[in-house]
Amino acid sequence: SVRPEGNHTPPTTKPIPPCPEIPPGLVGRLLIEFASQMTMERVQKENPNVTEGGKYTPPDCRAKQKVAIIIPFRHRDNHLKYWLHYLHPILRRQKIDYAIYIITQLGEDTFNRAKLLNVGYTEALKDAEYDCFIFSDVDLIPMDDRNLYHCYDQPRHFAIAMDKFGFRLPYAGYFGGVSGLSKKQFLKINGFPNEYWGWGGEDDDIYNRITLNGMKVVRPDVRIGRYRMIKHERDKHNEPNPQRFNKIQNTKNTMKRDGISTLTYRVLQFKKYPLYTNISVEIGKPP
Ligand code: UDH
Repeated sequence: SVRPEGNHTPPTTKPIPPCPEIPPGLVGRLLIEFASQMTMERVQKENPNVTEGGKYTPPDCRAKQKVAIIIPFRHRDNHLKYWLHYLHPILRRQKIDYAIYIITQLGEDTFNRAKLLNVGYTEALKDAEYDCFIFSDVDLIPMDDRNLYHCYDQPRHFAIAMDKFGFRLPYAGYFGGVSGLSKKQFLKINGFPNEYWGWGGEDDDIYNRITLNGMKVVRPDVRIGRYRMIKHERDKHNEPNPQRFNKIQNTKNTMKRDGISTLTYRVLQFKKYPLYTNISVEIGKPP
């Protein structure tokens, strides 16, 4: 066949380059405070480039990973506004291709953080093809944008220097607050435990799963992994779990029969808001 030459319209879209290893627009240490009033309207105005469901793709480069950020949630609307206010601009500067998933536990039965995170992993993958999952508490704000929210060649612990612990790790095996695993790393440990009801222990169980499966936890520099926690009282229906000390002794046995492979729940709402996607679920109650 004969191809016309010379007079066709040139393509208007240039192929975009891969995102640089170190994003050029980072600012480093950030001022984080929770004194000013925050409204969802304000946060929406500040973030016009975030699309329906709380999604963002860098316009000028191709990110290597697609990241789902998963937040376990119930009755923390005020914290969520601050989290979105601070994190959307940080993630944008970091050139992350991401979406925010809020996993809301319905009803007033005992809270179960790790099970909600398993739900978040599963539901996010129904929405898009993610490579990387960052699990964050709603009340933790990074104080430095060099703490990059993507996945690494080992499971990552991000929140290593929280203000409430004097900007230090509380203990060597701490894995609480904010962590990140690739899809492959998450499946290798059979996801997270579903059977930790109430406060505590589930993060230690996850740490055990990681080391028992021959992986190790990697962390940022202590000067960079700093966090502010929004001060709050203990929530109702999330009392410390007295079984946690026993349970974390048994991860080796329990991880095979309790995890993403045995997760059950019921989604009652899947709703895309301008700055996040909310998934409201029934996850049952302690036996
Ligand atoms: N969460 C909720 N709702 C709840 C309980 C927990 O959304 O009712 C989520 C939220 O994302 C939170 C995370 O689970 O950030 C972890 O729970 P947490 O903040 O209660 O855990 P933390 O260790 O606090 O931060 C424990 C209580 C501290 C009481 C201190 C009183 N001065």
